[in-house]
Amino acid sequence: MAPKVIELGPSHFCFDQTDDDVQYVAKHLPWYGPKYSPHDVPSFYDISGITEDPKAFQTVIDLFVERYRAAGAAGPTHIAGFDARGFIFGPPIALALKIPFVMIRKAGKLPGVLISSGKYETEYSTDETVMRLGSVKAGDRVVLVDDLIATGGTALAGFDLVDGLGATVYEFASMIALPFLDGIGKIHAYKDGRFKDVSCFTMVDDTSIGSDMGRDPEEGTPRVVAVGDVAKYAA
Ligand code: HSX
Repeated sequence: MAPKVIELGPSHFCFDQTDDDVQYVAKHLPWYGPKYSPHDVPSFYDISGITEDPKAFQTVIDLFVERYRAAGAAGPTHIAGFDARGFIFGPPIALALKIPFVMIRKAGKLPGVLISSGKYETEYSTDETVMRLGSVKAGDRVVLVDDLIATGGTALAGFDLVDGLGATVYEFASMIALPFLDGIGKIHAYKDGRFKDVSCFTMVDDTSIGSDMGRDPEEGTPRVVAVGDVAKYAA
């Protein structure tokens, strides 16, 4: 049975964090501190904890799929994933639901005629994303999928693109949110509340992930180990 859905805030939902499946997923979302992360952020969640554990990965996909399948004929018509980590979770969800997967790609990579989000700020970079003209259209109901929402900059680019193509965002969905950056609040406040009623679903509440999930190695371990030195540092 699907876990109960909890409301974390206005139009912001997650699963009941006491559910066994949800706890299993939460216990496969480790994080690293700034020294062992590609960016200077307090905790960088590492979804390889999920992708490298087939049970956790399958559970995540099944939970998302059940959620959208339960909506029946009124459910989503498309899954759109953000470059790059939305490309990991989006396709298996779309395949299970037998609906198209659409790429929201970083600029400079896609062929064809494109629409652009324009430049936007994220937690640690300035980006620009594009979608192919015609990849979604009026009447389509699109789930935007990413691994994580921080400032909401990336998500909002997706909202703008889908909206600009005439389709409707059915829901924004990610594994986790960084609540102190209030990305969800920003989505709901954007453009005088144009998307204020759009559901945002973040499967795991970050309060479910404690300091025990920190994975920084012993002091003195280099960030990058030379190929020839692997034996010295391998666990
Ligand atoms: C990370 O930044 C994630 O994979 C998301 O795509 C993005 C979230 O940051 P933000 O745009 O919400 O600040 O690379």
